[in-house]
Amino acid sequence: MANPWAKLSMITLDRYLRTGQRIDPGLILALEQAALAVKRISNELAGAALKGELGYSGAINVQGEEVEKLDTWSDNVFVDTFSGGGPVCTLISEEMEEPRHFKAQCARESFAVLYDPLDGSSNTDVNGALGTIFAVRRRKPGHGEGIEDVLAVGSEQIAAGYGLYGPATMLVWTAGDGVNAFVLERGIGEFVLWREKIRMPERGKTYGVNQANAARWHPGARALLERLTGPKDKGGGYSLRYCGALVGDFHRCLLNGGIFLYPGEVNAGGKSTCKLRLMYEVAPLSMLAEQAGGAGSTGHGRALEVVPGRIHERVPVYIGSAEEVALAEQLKAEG
Ligand code: FDP
Repeated sequence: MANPWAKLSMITLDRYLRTGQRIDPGLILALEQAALAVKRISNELAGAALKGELGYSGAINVQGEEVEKLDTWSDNVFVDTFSGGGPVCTLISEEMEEPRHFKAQCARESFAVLYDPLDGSSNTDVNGALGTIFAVRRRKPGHGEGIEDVLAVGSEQIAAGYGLYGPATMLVWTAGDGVNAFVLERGIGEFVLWREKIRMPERGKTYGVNQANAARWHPGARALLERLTGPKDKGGGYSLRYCGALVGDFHRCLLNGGIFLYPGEVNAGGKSTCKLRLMYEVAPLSMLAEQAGGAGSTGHGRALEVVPGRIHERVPVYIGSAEEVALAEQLKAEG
């Protein structure tokens, strides 16, 4: 018989972080602030259509992309949530040309939060899946306003996570000791523990990719596609699943296994270009993948070992179950 008192043992994010977890108190605060930003964005997204908040703002961001009104709104929510006190001294986001510093919060022990406030924002107008991705890095003492200490390999991240705005809002995060998922219980406005120490299956049955770009990929990436879509007895038989929001596609891999890829594209001059950003998309999700037993690669090697040259650096990505990611590397997906 189902336990009629099961609800009484609901474990909220606050309780989870503050009891039995060996997490630095400053980092706990930073994670709670990220969770609050995700709740605020979730709430706004739910009413956005009726409030006339969908569509483009008319601005072009530092990446040269058209900005949705909700991109700007969500970015402002992060700035508002992390300002006014707390351990986070620096914010770096997809929507910002330059990092944002809160001087008063740059004590000896401080953090940088790198984030994509509204991932997959082209889904906003069609009520599709959306996400928020974030990573936390420790700032070096005496760093000032420069960000040289933050431009380091992803393995220096101390926490990473995402909010997924689907039928339910979820917060999935790691502080380096496994991956935990919480569901937003709207009635009480709290994230409640759903799964702890999630393990990604070693192999899955689906791949996620914008296949329309295949003609411009490196031959190795096309070989990977051929393998995945080839006969089952030759290691293929995969189904395609692509929702157009990285967080949604990654979440499927986390729970069910499989691979998400966004390969580099070779232009007419033979130069390779990429779409996804290392510091606030690929590196945080790669930390989550590894913490769950999966992998994140640029096709050449571990994504968490790439040293970024700049905050908006882009890289190719192959992320998900360990077996499929190893296959991408073996087939030399990026040449
Ligand atoms: P979007 O441009 O809608 O913000 O972050 C970029 C991203 O979405 C990812 O969320 C998504 O996986 C990918 O780009 C989709 O790109 P394509 O439209 O080229 O498929």
